Amino acid sequence: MLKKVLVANRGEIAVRIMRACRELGVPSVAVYSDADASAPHVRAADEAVHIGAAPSAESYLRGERIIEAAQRTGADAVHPGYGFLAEREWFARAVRDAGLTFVGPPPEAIAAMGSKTAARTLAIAAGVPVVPGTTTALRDATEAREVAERFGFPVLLKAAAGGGGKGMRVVHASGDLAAALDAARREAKNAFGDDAVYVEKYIEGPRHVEIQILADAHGNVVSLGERECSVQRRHQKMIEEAPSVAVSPALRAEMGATAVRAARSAGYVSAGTCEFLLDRDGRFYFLEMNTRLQVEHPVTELVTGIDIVQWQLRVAAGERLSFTQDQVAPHGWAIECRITSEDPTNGFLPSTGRISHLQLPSGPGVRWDGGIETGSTIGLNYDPMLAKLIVWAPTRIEAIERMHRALLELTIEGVETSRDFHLRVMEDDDFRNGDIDIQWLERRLPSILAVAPPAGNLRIAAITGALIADQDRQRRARGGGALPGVASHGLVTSPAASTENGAAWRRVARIEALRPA
Ligand code: MV4
Repeated sequence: MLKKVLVANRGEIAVRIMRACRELGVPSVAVYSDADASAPHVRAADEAVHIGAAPSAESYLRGERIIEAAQRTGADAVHPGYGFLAEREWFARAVRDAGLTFVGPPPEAIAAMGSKTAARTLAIAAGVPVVPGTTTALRDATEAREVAERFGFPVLLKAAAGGGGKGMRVVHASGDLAAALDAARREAKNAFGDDAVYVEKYIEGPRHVEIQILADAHGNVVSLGERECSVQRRHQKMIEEAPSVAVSPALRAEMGATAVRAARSAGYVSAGTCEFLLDRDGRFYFLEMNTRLQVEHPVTELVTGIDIVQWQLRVAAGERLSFTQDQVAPHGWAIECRITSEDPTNGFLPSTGRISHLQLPSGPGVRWDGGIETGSTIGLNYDPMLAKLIVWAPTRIEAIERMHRALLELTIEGVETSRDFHLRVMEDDDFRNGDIDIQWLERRLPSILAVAPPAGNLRIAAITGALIADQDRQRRARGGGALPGVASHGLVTSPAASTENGAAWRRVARIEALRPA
């Protein structure tokens, strides 16, 4: 096994990886910035190394400092988590060149999948279906017009260096091509320093379905089945589930075998994910491969019973996968909600502050992968994802009801979060019917946010507000100083928590009104 693993990340994923290390009996090393000196991931590790100032560019992106920290603490492996350095070919190479084990794919595989046009070429050679289109950059608008007319409008212009939707333009008619190509080029140049743009046929109303694979260094590659990731906003996934209502056992086997072929063609080792578009007619098209552990890996763990992070570590140590494809069978249903410090009622604006109160859900089938605690300060230096709430149940509808119940048990005070948004999605008829595609959330968002709280709760809110106002009046009559603050349960707490009567009133009213009967 590995001797000691440095986790080059923070937050929930660092904690998740350290848990896997603990279960394997492998000591872990945390790295942390000025902002994270007392963060949960630092205490979850056996030792910790300070690597710089709060901005990522001065800490979690400083590859050379992280490698130094590994060497100084005697770690023999580095797990990058997701984001930060996870898909930087140079970092995977630098870790290897330092004589350490990178807990992830070889740098060559990261490079092979990093360029979207190169990945398409590789996929085509491996017999993996891709969206009809080109595999080379467009020379000019004339060539773009020729190609588009061959495939038929609408088409999608995409950045070769892209991913995440940057440098993408849908074009519906020939007359719009030249301007769209200019815009896509400019955006690609700005985002990736590379203005190469290619064309694909635009697929309308598809689902985003991805296949998790696991590969060892002995040539064994298995598929762990699909995740449905269509519930997203501006390329940020909000809710993921496994399996997908749109995938039959036969389609699962076919998509799985396809993902395994794509992974093999890149010489892949470790955990990885092939992203597909699944169209309304059940045809699927390879988009790209994510050469890292993904945020949403837990839903696959819950339906397969396979600990993906533990296997990443075991495979990195040279172990063989102990199971074969025919031993992998999804069982039941898992759903994940990303709990972010964003305010859905305010355009998902990031919210900052101190977590003043945190009450976590538990009970049957509930998993919390978090990186926060009471007292955590949420700033703007890092991703707003605070934690993931994941549930498992025998069927999809039971998983939805269980998620709804678990969200009701969750209280986060001090910052705005996505909790109430998730409650509304769990109540939504389209979502409950599985009737979703990649545009569903953006179409549905206005009505989700407009849902009125149940009438009974408005009454509770009014009574609570009246009680607080009355308590405030009594306090003033006694000559008490500051007005009380209010805890999540609506009872008056410390006088320091809030100083404005109206604000406290409104806050209680809002909290109570959003708490369904
Ligand atoms: C597409 C597409 C429709 N047709 N390609 C978005 C990010 C990048 N990974 C690929 N993306 C898309 N490629 C064709 N030919 C629609 C999207 C897309 C999308 C894909 C997955 C998840 C969410 C999405 C949201 C908008 C557009």
